[in-house]
Amino acid sequence: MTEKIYKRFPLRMVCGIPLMEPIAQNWKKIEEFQARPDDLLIATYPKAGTTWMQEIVDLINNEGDLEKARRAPFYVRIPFLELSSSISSIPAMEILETSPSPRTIKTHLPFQLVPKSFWKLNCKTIYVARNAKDSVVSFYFFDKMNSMQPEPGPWHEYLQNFMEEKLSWGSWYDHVRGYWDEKDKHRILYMFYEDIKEDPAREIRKVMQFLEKDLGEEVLKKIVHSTTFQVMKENPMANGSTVSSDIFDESISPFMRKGEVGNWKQHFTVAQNEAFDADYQRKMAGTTLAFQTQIYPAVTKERAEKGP
Ligand code: PPS
Repeated sequence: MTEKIYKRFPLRMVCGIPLMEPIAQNWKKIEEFQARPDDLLIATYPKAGTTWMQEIVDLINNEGDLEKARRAPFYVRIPFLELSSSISSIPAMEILETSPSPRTIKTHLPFQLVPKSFWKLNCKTIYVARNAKDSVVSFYFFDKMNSMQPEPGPWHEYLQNFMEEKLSWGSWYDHVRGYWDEKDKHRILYMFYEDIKEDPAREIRKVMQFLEKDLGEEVLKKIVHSTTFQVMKENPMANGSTVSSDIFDESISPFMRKGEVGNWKQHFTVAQNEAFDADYQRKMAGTTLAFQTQIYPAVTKERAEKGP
């Protein structure tokens, strides 16, 4: 068997969205992917908490059984739709075609590029959104350690590229708005990373309801515990450590890096923050979609809401 050579793929435009070259080359097959009515799609802009939601969903589907959830790495349990055999040794499309139903599928595609069969069949979708500042920081460190993504360059350039909507999978702004605008026309559960961090039990209960699984409080507690950052970081089936070090170089940055809300404050300069906010206001004008860029402990929050 010949060894795969991993390299940083250039981006190619597909319907106005920059995607890694092998995804663009395989586009026809992706576009024509045949969903099944009981498929569940987990959709996100990169670094929004996809793996976290994958673990939550897989545990719910396995009624909290940790052993079952540890049967294989997360990317085998829940294949990544647009990663073909030319990029990955886990070719999602081929695996999915022979997987029994019901299937759970991951994608980073923006709403308009998701294969139409998902929407025609009214498949359930869980969308996870994360605030732009933490998303770009997380994406930057990921692109440094992931040898398939284009070279990120220095932070100030990367941030500019994010604002200019030039990174893989395109504009964060259009991505989060795209699903937000469609959520009431399809079976889309729109979740926020910050909400899950703030109150995981409350948010996991929402996912259970959406999946029509009534598992009881004990199982819920178990799932909350097993999907904390620390527990997932120690779990080889959830922490990315099974990915070859030729692809994920964790000596540069770990896949499970910080898992925080507000880590952006360690990386944005004051000037970058001001420029980012001004640009953000323009791009996000007119939407009801709002994010938290930090979360407060419950008592402080209550005070903040009541006022002084
Ligand atoms: S990917 O590669 O796009 O699928 O990455 P994704 O899984 O969407 O996002 C990775 C970030 O999510 C953090 N993460 C978590 N945070 C809190 N709790 C749990 N359990 C958890 N699991 C993953 C992960 O650490 C990445 O964020 P950063 O800010 O880089 O730490």
